[in-house]
Amino acid sequence: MKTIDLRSDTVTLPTAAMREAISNAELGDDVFGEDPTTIRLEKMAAERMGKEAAMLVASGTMGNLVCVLTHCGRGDEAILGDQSHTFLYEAGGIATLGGVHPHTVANQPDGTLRIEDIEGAIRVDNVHFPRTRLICLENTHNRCGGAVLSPEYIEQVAALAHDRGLVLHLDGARVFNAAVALGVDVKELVWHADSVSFCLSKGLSAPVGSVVCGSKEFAAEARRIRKSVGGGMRQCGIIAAAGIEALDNMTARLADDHANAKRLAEGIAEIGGLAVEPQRVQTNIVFFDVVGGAVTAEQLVARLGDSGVRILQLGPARVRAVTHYGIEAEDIETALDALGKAMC
Ligand code: TLP
Repeated sequence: MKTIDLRSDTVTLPTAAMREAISNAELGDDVFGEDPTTIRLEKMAAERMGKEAAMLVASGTMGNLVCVLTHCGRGDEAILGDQSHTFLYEAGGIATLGGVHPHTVANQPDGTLRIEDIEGAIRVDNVHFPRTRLICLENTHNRCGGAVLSPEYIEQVAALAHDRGLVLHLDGARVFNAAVALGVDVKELVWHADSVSFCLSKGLSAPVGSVVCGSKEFAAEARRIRKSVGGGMRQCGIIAAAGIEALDNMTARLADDHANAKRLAEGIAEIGGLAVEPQRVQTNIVFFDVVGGAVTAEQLVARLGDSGVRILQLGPARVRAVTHYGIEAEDIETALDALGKAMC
């Protein structure tokens, strides 16, 4: 029986082409700047994002950490969403390792931060306050159900940031999902941001790695910060080779994941005891609630697990299913069947 693992798109395994690219990768010592495959990935990533420079990092968490620490010094403040991955799920790294003070603003259900809330969070120059230095956005927004931020909204936040002498960082872990959902070139989503971090190891299916992009000056400083957090990697062309394959061949197919997520949400809406808003599913993430009290979220996750379908519990009644490479349309029907039975 095939396990239908919908816990996350991080569970994706490398494609056959990636495995081949990994085994044939030309390698060198990247801390000496001599790994040709890593250099090739970084050039390619910078070009795709429309930025001057890029740098491979070990993970999305490291990407955000390195970007925040590059922009901010100790005692500086970063404005970010109260549902953002950086605030909730990155072990407080910006504070513990960088001394950066997180100032949260409520995420709206569509993943945005209200412009007036951001304005209200920017500090005036006063000895009592930390210095506001950075605004962070997340696109797509994980906790907001894979919600997509529009190029217009990002431009508006960037204009506010730049007007007030601040910088904008974009956690674009799933920015290619956003670009595919909107039918725009990914450049349009990152154009106005001073830095962006995107993941190779989620929907793009590479086994490891994320890339941070920005200006040449940004990337040079980010390289020093990456070293300081232990992220100077040696023959990382092994990782980059799969990343090149991911950028070349794995972005357009994200549309299939979005269609599967939509179908999953529509099917869930038909099952008693489950509450979902299919119209809010824009990309590959489906959040839904177990309601009514007949079955708990824990029971649902356990029963599904027994029938080979895995989902993630992310709140007392809240669960998440994520579609990705390796999950086919018929797997969604199997999962819906299992969900229906688990709720009886
Ligand atoms: N998200 C993971 C978990 O950590 C929750 C997931 O399964 O969705 N930014 C965003 C928006 C993310 O969703 C994630 C991972 C990261 C950053 C961190 O990436 P990694 O896991 O590579 O450190």
